[in-house]
Amino acid sequence: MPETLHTSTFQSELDRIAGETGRYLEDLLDRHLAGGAPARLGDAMRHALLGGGKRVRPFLVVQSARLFGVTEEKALPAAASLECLHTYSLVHDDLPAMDDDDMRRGRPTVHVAFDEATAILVGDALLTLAFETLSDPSTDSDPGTRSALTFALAKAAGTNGMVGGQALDLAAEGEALPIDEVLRLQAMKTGALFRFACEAGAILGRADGAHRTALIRYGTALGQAFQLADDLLDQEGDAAAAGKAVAKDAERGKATLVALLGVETAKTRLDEIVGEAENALELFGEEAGTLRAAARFVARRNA
Ligand code: GRG
Repeated sequence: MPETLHTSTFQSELDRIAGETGRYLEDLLDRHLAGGAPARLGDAMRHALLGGGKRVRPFLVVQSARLFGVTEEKALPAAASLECLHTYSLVHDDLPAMDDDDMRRGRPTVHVAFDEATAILVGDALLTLAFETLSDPSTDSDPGTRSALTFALAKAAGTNGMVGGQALDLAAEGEALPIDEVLRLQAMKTGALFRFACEAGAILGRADGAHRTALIRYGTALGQAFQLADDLLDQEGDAAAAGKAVAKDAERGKATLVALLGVETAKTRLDEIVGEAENALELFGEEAGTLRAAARFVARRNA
């Protein structure tokens, strides 16, 4: 891939991998639910998992793995596993006890389309399916690689990662957090899964320490950029384009960098973070053109 990837070329690559991921997830759910799952639970899982979404995290797994010559086919199980886990977090985040959202990905949230108990179970089932998929021998023939992937995802998703970040976020509502606390919270809540996405590519590719660290640095910066862009979208965005409610952060007294820095400074900081993400990829040269474009895309997105 060339160093300066055209936006439309990048978008079509993102769309293509989103399509591949969607087909993989559909097939995964078909096989999984054929085991005798209750029909209503299965329908709600399909509603959550197959109803759109940008599939950015699977894209990052596939593209990071590609840097080490891992084919898309070999990267898709780990990519799909991460999307299952991400989707569980959205379903639970939308519940009345958390963010209380009615719309997600342009459709009614799971607890609205079904009911709250079903939404909790859908989250539980998708979280479990993520680890079932990652630890399945068909994901990678090497048990050590499967174990490393499973360990890394557990750490990213759990108490010291996404779940802990969500707990900090809920506790901080209405509080004036300092910038470093907001950054720590966001690195856990949103950043941990982005870091995992990129690290997963390195694990699948049997990367050496330097290459794995470079991808972790890239994933960390990308997660920051994604979150900051999300906060800007919440402040300035359009609910129809986003497929969910906007202007919710201020309403709920949420600690965001945009609230602390102001819109213009936040935009400048976003450009700097994109630069940090691009710099982290130096070791990979031109081969990492698509990941560089991903950093710019994440910062410019409108949904
Ligand atoms: C419930 C344990 C638990 C965690 C929830 C992900 C999360 C933690 C909360 C979502 C709140 C939020 C809006 C975070 C900002 C960044 C983010 C994760 C946005 C949603 O991800 P996208 O934009 O969604 O990749 P799609 O629908 O495209 O997959």
